[in-house]
Amino acid sequence: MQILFQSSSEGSVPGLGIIPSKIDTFTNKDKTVPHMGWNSVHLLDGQHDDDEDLDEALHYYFVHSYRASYDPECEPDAAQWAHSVTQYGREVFVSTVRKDHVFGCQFHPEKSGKAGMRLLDTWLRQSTATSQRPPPAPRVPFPPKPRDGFTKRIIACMDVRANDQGDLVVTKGDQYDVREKQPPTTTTSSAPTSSPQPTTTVRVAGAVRNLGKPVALAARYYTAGADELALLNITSFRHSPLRDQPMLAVVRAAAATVFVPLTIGGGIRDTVDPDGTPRPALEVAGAYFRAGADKVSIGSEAVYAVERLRAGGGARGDGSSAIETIARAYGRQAVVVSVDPRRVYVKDAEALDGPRKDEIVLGSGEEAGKAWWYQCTVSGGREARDLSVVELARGVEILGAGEILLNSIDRDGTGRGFDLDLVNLVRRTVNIPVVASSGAGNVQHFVDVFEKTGVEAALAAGIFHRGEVGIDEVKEALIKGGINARRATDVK
Ligand code: 1PR
Repeated sequence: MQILFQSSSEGSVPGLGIIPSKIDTFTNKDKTVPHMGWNSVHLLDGQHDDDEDLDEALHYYFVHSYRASYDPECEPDAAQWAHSVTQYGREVFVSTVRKDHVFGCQFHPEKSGKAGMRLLDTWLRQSTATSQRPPPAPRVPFPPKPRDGFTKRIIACMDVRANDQGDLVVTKGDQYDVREKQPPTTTTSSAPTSSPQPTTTVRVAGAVRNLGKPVALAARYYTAGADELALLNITSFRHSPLRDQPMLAVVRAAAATVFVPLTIGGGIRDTVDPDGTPRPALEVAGAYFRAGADKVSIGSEAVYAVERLRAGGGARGDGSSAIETIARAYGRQAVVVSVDPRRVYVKDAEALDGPRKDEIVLGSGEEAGKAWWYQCTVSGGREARDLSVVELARGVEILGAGEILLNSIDRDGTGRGFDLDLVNLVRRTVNIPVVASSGAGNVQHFVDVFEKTGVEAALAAGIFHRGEVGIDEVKEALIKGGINARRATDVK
């Protein structure tokens, strides 16, 4: 849609100039940027017709930092093109343009689940019909009265690795330990909703915990209404993902059936093939994007990049990190940084005087009397670094990350709820979206994390894999609690 305009502050190359207006950035004073997630559209007057293709009751997936503003008074000619508008924070921007046979949208219909599929289908079926239709009546621009329909996102996450037989499976750890601890058992359980067969699980102590096949689980979560899916290749630090063809095949197969955004993580870094060929992180990310990923998630490499940034003064990167190269080529909205912090307990008196005094959390309630900070780790929590989560979050925002996926090693797999202190700390530190992860054990935990931290999205793994809580149940609890959420069942 933006290419139809005259120009954009995103770059110096002119647009087609068909719509007489310019594209500019969102301001991030009252909201996080990019605008990343599901939002509603408001059809402008005179735009409703019998074969309506956009639905104000539904949500569509947006991901962008630049937008066309809607200003019928100052730009009446451009406003003639506006077909619908959307509100994000206090800003109202053009979400679709339409004139004669031209239709453009700011959101991604191909990632908007069934609502997007229906829209594409309508456009395709109308393409011949429109040519016989009389042109629509001239539009009378008017000040729109949209509402901010931006929803909180629920993300289902699959940690993927090869099991001891070499098959890629979805696994799940307790505080990052993914191996079975129980003595050998065999259980037959009723199947998760979309699977016709009961499942037989053989659990062998020491074996990698196997919770299912990634592609089948991805399809199940899409149908169940997940707003996004994440696939993390958790042992990719051991070898190059470009040689990891099974993971690329998983992404390709998942992207063929899942029409919501897919984030792929693990091993996004510069590597060298055994024959000595260098493989820059940008090439690794490119392979995942071509396979169907919408965002890549960078873990360990982001920690090293921020360490280098800080050693160089901290104001700006040298342009060589994976975050910078990928954001430059694909846009910052395609770059997620996955953080694996762990609590480090300290004596409060000494900590409150120390160099990280502003980051010290003083426990309350059950944790009264305790004090701690959050230390970053690499290689799936195996190695702690001299970098705090606040320092990392600040650094990756400077380098150009578009989102932070905030795990917690202490809470992972425990079902004790999200670490709200951690989430609040990071939410306050950056202006990019933050995804709270680790520890969800029931629907109330999702309500709590949104109500108490203002975070944009929440991610869970174990409770969804084990079928303890459905994604639809989470959405209903959010809506009941007055939190805006997307119901997949709204699309008939
Ligand atoms: O360092 O760029 O190669 O990326 C490796 C990626 O793999 C990182 O995103 C890192 O978080 C992830 N990872 C590495 N080891 C593990 C492990 O579990 N042993 N998984 C791991 C991280 C955390 C979440 C999990 C939530 C929710 N898993 O992905 O899904 O904690 O779980 P819950 O709802 O069951 O509590 P790189």
